[in-house]
Amino acid sequence: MLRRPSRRAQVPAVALALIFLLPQPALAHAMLESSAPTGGATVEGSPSSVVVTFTEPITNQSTLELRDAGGTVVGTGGVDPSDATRLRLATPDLQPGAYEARVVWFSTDGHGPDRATFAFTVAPAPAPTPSPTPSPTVDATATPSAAPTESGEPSPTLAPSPSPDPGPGDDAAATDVVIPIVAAVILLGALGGYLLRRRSAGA
Ligand SMILES: [Cu+2]
Repeated sequence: MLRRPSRRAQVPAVALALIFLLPQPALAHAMLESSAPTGGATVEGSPSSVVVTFTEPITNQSTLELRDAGGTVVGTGGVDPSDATRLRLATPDLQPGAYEARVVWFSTDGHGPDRATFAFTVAPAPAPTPSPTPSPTVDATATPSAAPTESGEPSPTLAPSPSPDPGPGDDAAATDVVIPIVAAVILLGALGGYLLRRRSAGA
């Protein structure tokens, strides 16, 4: 025969049901969301850090560990002081090779430890790019700029213009006219005097 639950036991059951129905975002446990480098990635040159991002904040017990191909721990990290949803590890200068990150985290709702691993490869850093050489633009620009652009005709502004200033020319011309007239008058006067003297002498 089934025993009917007492009335006293029903009250805590209702209270528990109400607790679970209430929204409880703070109690969600953190899940690994992404990482940098991503799992399986090949990175050219040593990355400066390894970062793992979670969907929720994690506790300070959480750890991030980086191991080389031989299993030697080459770096450890913890919760990012500026972002509680991240684990951050400052890497030493990693030589080319395979690496494995081991993640252990505890959620603020009491979940944990949860664990995950991911691997990435460090490839040799690309050779430093040579400094860019100046492009030979001189050859392209020198030819057109050397072409003469002026015609052989002399510029009108350079032609010597006759000076409109009369200057002393008019005075000289007047003198040139007056002097012959005076000379002619003197000559005619002398000739007249001579003719008069001959007439009087002949009379
Ligand atoms: Cu949880």
